[in-house]
Amino acid sequence: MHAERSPGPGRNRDRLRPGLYLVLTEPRDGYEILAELAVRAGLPAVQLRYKGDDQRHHVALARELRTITRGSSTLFIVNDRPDIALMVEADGVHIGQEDLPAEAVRRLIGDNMLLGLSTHSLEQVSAARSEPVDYIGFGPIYPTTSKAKPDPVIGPDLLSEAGRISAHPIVAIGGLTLKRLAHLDLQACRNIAIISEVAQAENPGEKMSALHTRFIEWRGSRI
Ligand code: TZP
Ligand code: MG
Repeated sequence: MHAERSPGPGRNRDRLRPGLYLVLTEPRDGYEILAELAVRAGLPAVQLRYKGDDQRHHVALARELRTITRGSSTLFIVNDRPDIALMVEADGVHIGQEDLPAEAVRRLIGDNMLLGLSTHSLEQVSAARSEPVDYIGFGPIYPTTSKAKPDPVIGPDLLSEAGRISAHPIVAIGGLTLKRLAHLDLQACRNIAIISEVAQAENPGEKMSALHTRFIEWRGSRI
């Protein structure tokens, strides 16, 4: 058995406000436009989730999104890459189960940056209790087409149980839509993370505002 590790610096715990956490993976209208709309909508966070091979393009995108979000109420999180997050002074990093271990990433980024970890089962939610992270992703709640090799669908029912056992705020993810919000235990999560419902919308700005405000209203949280 491992000795219980420190549960992560408490100072970041409330920096991620409730609401829509927008994840950007090759959005039709471009990363910059979507990030600008996210800032205008007052979203709590926008994540750069670039899965291409062009490292220089990756860094350039990160720099642009940092510039767009700097000084706003929208946190800027970089997926997968603590090095790029540090390089551009992002607000946080998001890692998956197969990325560098959370403890190693925490050591790299220090205590002032947010660290998020994806989980895909109740076992992983439990295991994350002792990780030095500030929030966990939990999903896919519904089938998703945005991930190359998605983990098995969890279904909306287990979100409540995840909320009970997690030591960290939960960001629900995977196939979430405005309609499906009605089937989620919104008290069990602090955020919903969405890619396609926003990126493929006819009017992404309106769609992100609708998702964000509906979530806040239904959950009964303050913006
Ligand atoms: N992790 C679990 S599901 C998912 C990720 C990154 C993709 C979510 O995208 P969408 O389009 O909102 O289903
Ligand atoms: Mg990853």
